[in-house]
Amino acid sequence: MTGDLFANEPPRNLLPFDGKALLLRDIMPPDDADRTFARLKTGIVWQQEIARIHGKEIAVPRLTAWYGEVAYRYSGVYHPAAPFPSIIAPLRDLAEDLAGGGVSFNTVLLNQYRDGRDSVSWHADDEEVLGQNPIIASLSFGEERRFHLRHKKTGDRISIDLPHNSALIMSGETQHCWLHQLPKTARQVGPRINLTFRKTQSESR
Ligand SMILES: O=C(O)CCC(=O)C(=O)O
Ligand SMILES: [Mn+2]
Repeated sequence: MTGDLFANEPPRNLLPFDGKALLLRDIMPPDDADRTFARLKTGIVWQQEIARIHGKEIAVPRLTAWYGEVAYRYSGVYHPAAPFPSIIAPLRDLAEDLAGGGVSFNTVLLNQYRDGRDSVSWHADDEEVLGQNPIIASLSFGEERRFHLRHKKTGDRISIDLPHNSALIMSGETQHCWLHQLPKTARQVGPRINLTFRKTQSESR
C-alpha cells in the first residue's frame, strides 16, 4: 500500500545518536488527510484532563482521548480497555505499515492542540508497560507544530516541524535517551491532532 511512497526520498534518521526518529510525509492522499482531520475533530469524544500538581488541580493544556485493546494506567488513572472506533482502525493499519518490522499497535493516545497555547511538556514515553525500546508511531493532522527532542545526558537538541499528513516514527533507544515536547507558540495557529500508536502490555487494576 505504501510500497513506493518513499521511492524518491527515503527518510533519514533525524537523531544523531542513541535512537531513531524518522519523519514520513504525505502518508495518505491529501483529500483523505483533510477528511481524517475533520472526522477526528468532531467524531472523537475529547476529554479535558485535570492534573494535580503540588496539590493544585490544573487543566492539562490540550484535549485528549485514549483507546486500546488492553487496560492502561495513565497518571494514576485506570482506563479499562476501549476498542478502536471505526475512524481509528484504518489509521492503526497505516501506522503499522509505516512503522514496518511487523509491529502491531494495540493502544492509541490522541492529543488535540486547539491553538498555540496548547502544548505537551518534556517527557519520554518510557513507561514500563511499553517495554524495552518501544516503537511509537505518531501521526499528525492539521496545523504544523514544532516538536523538540532533548538528549537526557548531553542536552543535544533537535527540532522537527511536524506537518499535516505526516508520521514521526520513534524507535530504538529514543525513549530511554531523549525527552520530547511540543512547546506553546505565540504564532496564530489553528488546531492540530496527534495520534501516538503504541504497543502496551496489559495492566491489572
Ligand atoms: O503531539 C505530539 O506530537 C507529541 C505527543 C506526545 O508526545 C505524547 O502524547 O506522548
Ligand atoms: Mn510522548
